[in-house]
Amino acid sequence: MPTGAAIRCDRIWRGARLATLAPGRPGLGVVQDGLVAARDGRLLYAGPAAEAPAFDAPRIEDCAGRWITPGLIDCHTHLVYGGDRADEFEQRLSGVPYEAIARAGGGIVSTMRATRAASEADLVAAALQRLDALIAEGVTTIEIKSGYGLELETELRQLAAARALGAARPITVTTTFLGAHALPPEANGDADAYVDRLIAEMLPAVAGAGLADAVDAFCEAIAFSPDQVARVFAAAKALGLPVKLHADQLSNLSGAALAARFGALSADHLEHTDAAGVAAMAQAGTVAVLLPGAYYFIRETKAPPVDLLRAAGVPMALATDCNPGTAPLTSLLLTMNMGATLFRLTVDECLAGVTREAARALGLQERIGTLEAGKACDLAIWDIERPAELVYRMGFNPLHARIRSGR
Ligand code: DI6
Ligand code: FE
Repeated sequence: MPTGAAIRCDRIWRGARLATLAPGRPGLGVVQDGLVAARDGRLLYAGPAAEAPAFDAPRIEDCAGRWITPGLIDCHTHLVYGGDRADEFEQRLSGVPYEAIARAGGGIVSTMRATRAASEADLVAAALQRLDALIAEGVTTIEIKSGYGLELETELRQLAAARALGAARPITVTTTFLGAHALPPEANGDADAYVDRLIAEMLPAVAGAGLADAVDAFCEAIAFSPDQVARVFAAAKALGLPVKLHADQLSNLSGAALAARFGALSADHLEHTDAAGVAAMAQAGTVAVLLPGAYYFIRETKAPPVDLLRAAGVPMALATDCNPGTAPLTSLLLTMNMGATLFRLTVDECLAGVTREAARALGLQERIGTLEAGKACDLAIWDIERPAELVYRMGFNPLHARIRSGR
C-alpha cells in the first residue's frame, strides 16, 4: 500500500465478497472483490477494491473470499426475564391453548412472578446465556423489552438489566418499555385503571431515568384494547418516545393501522393484519417486524400478509421475539430459515430483514444496518460460498468473525 497520499485508517479487510445491503444497489448490494476500511469504529469505505482510494492501516486482514455482511440486528426480543416456561410448553403439547394458559394465570403473569423475584444480577446472568448465543451468530445490535415486571420497580430493574448487558458484552442494546404487556393480578381485571397508572407514574419514571428508547404495547383481547394502547401511545409521544406495537398476533384488532396512526417505528407480528392495515403502514413508513419463531412455536396457522406487505412496499424485518412463552429462540439464522420456509420470504428479504430493515425498525437506519461509509463498522464475516447458505441451513453456524465498532 502506498503511504504518501494514502488515507490513514485503523483496519482494512480485503479479499472479501460483500453483501453491503446498501440502498441503491440491486438485491443484496453484492461486491465480488470487496474492500472494507474502518477508522474510529466507523466505516470509511465498503465497496469494490478496484475503486477504493489508497488506504494505510496497521492491521490488514485477508478474508480469502469469505463473505462480509453488516452485523446482524435482532430488533424484537424479550431477552431479560426470570425463570422459564418449560412446564407450560408441556401443557400446550397436551392440547391446552396459549390463551387458556394466560387466562388461568399462567403465561406472561407466571414469568412476571419469576421476574419480580429476581435481582438485577440474576436477570443479567440469565439473559447473558441467551445474549451469548445471539452474539455467536454475528448479532451486533439487539432490542430488549421490559414487560415482565408490570409494576414500576421491576420494569425499571428489567430495563437496567438490559442496559447492563450492553456494558457486559460488545453489543449495542436498545431498550423498549413494554409496561402494557399484560394485566398484573393486583389490577383485579381493571385494565383502564392500570393504564392510568402506567401513564401517570410508570412512563414518566422510565423516561425520566432515561432507561427506554421506545415504548411498546400488546394490543390483543388477552392484553390491552386499541383505545388503551392509543392512550399509552399518546403519552409516550408527549414524552418524545417513539412507539412500536405487538399488533394483530392472535386476532385482528386493527393494530397495524393503530400503530401507523401514531407513526410507529414498527408494527410487529401482523399474522392477522388485513389490507387496510398494510395500506396504513405503507403510508406511515412503519416497518413490519415478522416473528416466525413465535408463529412456529404456538403453531399459528395464519401467516402474515407477506404478499400484501411486499406489494405495498412496506419494509419487512425479521426478529427472534426471544421470550419464554412463545419463542424460546436465540438464533437469527434459524429465524431467517423460518422466514423463508414458513412465510415464503426470499433470501434477499431475509438478509435485509436482519440488517437494513431491522435497523429501520429501531430508527437506527442512519447508523447501522448496511455497509456504507459513515456507518458503524459492525460486521459479520462468514465461511460461506453464497449468501443463501445463511438462510438455507438449520442449526449450523458459519460465522468466522464478528466485528463491532471496528473491533
Ligand atoms: N407477544 C408474544 O409473542 C410475547 N409477548 C407478546 O406480547 C409472548 C410473551 C410471553 O408469553 O411471555
Ligand atoms: Fe414480542
